[in-house]
Amino acid sequence: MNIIPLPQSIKSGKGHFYLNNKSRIISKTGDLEQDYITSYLVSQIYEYTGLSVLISGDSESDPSNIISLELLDNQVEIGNEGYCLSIGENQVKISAHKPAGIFYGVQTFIQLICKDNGEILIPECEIIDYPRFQYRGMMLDVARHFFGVDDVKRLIDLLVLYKINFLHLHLTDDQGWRIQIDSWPKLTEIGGSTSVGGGTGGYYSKDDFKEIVVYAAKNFITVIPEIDLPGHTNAALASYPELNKDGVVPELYTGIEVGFSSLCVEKEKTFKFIDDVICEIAEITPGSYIHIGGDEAKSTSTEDYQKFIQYIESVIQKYGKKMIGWQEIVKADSLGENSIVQYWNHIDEDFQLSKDNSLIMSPANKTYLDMRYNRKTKMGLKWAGYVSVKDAYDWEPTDELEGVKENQVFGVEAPLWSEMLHTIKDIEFMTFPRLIGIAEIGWSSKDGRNWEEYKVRLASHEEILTGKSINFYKSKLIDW
Ligand code: TNX
Repeated sequence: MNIIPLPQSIKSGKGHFYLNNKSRIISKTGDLEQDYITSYLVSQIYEYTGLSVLISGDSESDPSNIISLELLDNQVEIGNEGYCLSIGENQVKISAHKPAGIFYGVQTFIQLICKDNGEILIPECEIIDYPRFQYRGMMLDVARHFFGVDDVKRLIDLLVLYKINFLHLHLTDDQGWRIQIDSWPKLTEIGGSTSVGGGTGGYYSKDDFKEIVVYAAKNFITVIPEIDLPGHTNAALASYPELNKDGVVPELYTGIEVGFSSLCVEKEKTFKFIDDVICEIAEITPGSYIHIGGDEAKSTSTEDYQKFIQYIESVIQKYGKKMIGWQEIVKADSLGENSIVQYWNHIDEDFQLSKDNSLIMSPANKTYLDMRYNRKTKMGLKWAGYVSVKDAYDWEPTDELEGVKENQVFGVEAPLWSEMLHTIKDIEFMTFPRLIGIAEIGWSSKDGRNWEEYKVRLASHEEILTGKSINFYKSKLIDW
């Protein structure tokens, strides 16, 4: 069986469930989440097989040829995202504690559909499955180049296939401010007007952003907005003279250097700015987390940086959220223990792990999707080295930093920076198939993972990737 991410336990049988035009899905209706999952399953079956299966409320009349979706109280310990999938000759049953689990059971079920001599069949098996880590994320940089709502929705459609549950949006940087802030309208008017290389830029209105959040949530993905502070702020500084030390505005920036900009920490106005921005972002973010960047603040003094991170953490908490920051935030002396640190750089020797904070693991030389696959890849950067499909798969989050324990790791994330990307096809090319490997690291148990075996499973996903018209990189390491 070629399921990715690999489930926690699989028992295979000998028979098959045959899917045909008489197959019915049995699911409680009237519940919004469950109705969505049911219609999702119907549409995916149609897309993969051309079959239109029926939906029905009960299984009383004829309990054969049915796929039942059930929320149960008395499940084995599978948590909020786990599920049980049982495929027998007469019935398929997907059950879970929570709708998210049913949705993931549906994803696994779809991967098991085979076509053989005009028949559509699914092998008999019993699967019990749940994730290793709570956080399995991808980041999209919409600041260096802007990607509209439809592109983000397309990406969400693809992320769910591999049980990714967080989408981190890097909304602001030197080259662009991409989210409407009512109290500071020039951020998008001026700061959103260009991008790397000097394009026209763009930004999300609050309604656009809400549309993304709602679409993601329907698909069991939490959106994490990032406002990168106090560095990476040229777009904001170019929009408002009063944020600059001497009141002189810098030019809009369309290059790809990092580390030259900083908010002016001594100014009262800066604190007002932060409070206003975080307040408005918190209002449109139902999820628990706001990412404040904090990376590469090379133009902020250490003293100012520490003061700033302490302040912003208090603002995030005031608005009822938890703070996530890139690994540099550990330099702030008294980081609260609820704040989460995102590790990214294997080279930074200054990095001292704090024992109290949870970690999101994004080592650049394994998870940065903007790195080239190898020396022949034309797109992307290479400062962290080439990242092959094998490099992205063959690593273990608890081995990246000395002293990290399993329970300190909140999860893994693959960031995609967009200096070199222009279109959704570019996004797909850099993301697939590397993200699939990282998704497995986030979900599956450490012991079950093995590159030689994984690459065979990955090869069999070609049909899914082509079926979804994904512009994926056909790595020569895989025998497609
Ligand atoms: C480092 S990783 C950055 C980004 C760049 C990226 C390019 C991190 C927190 N900052 O500003 O876009 O490298 O790979």
